[in-house]
Amino acid sequence: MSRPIPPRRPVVEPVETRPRLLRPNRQARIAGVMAAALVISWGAPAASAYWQTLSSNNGGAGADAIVAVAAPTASASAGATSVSWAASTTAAGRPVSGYTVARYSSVTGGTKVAAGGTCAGTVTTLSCSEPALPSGTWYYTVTPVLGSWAGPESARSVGVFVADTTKPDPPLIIAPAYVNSLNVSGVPVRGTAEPSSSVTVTVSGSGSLPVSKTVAATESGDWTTADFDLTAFSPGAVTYTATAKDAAGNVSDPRIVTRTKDVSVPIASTVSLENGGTSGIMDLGDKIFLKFNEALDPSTICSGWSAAGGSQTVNQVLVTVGSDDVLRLTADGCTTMRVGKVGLVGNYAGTGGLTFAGSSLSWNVTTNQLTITLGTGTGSPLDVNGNVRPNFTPDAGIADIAGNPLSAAQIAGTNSKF
Ligand SMILES: [Ca+2]
Ligand SMILES: [Ca+2]
Ligand SMILES: [Ca+2]
Repeated sequence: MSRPIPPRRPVVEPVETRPRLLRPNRQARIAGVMAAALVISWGAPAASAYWQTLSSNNGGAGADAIVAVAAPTASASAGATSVSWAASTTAAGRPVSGYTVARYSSVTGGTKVAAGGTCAGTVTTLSCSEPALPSGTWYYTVTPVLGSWAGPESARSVGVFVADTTKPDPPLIIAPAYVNSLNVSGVPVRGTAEPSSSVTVTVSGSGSLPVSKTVAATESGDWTTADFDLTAFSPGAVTYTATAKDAAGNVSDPRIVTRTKDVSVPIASTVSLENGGTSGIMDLGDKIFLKFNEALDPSTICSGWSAAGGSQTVNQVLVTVGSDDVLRLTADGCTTMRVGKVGLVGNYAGTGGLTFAGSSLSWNVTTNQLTITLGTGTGSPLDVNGNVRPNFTPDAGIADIAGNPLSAAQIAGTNSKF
């Protein structure tokens, strides 16, 4: 269709943009044209857009249309696509003002996605490229436009395959803060990573060759390895290194976390007595020292104490000594209190027993020592008049910082007296 342009001042413009009053015969003509007008919009039907060529004399109008472009040529390289196409004109031979480029993830149907890169918006040349595409196979179309009017969308290009060249993020690792005597033969390690990626975890440290396990992350990105047996590693730093590999083989940077192995079980090393009042009898100010060979977790002694709080004290401790001359503690300030029992091995309490309200219990983080300081006593203390050799049997449930349970074996103390 090749129609000559009317000779007298042709006006080419969208009919819809002419709201002003027109002569009746001209209004009717325009209304007929509006029905075929199509404004550019994604998802519009692939039909020609039309506009009216208006002349100043009545009846001088003629229709024109944008001609479709043939399916574009598309190719991919290094994650980017190049798209090119033949020029379009109107049926009357006028040049179009540009092209919009889109892609689909399927040969037919699917969702239309506006192309990016130099293919974004209205392209005024006959080629463009789109970098950093999502992986997959993409099918391109080109739609010629003239001003605010769109022509028909072209057929789709052949599919171009874009490989995944993006490496996953480093996985997150969740591992126990310590490898201790309770978990050393089965340390649980888990975390999150790119969904459906393959996660490799390697544990390294001194004393053993590295140990690796590979597991698949779920569709939601969670992963859990079988437990690691880290018995062969030496105490000290243990390093977990995890990488994720996607389906295209891209490997993430490593995530590295370091933990500490401590499997040595703490023990009570000494128990001793010290006079703070009248020598020979149990009374106000006397002390009992319980020393340990390494730092304990204070919160396992008094539930009100902080695990990382260093030296701490609880007052309002009630010390009782039965007629068996075994000393025990209870404390209002500790919902759960664990110390143990001190055998005095001396007849301090006679047959009536003694109680010391307002006693205190302190943890010294520097000396790894518990100190019991007696409050005001009630009862009838006897004068032992010489040294005794007390013993100490710890309560169960006290642990070191790494979580290793304190040995509950009774220890013999040093010669000392109240
Ligand atoms: Ca990837
Ligand atoms: Ca330890
Ligand atoms: Ca005393």
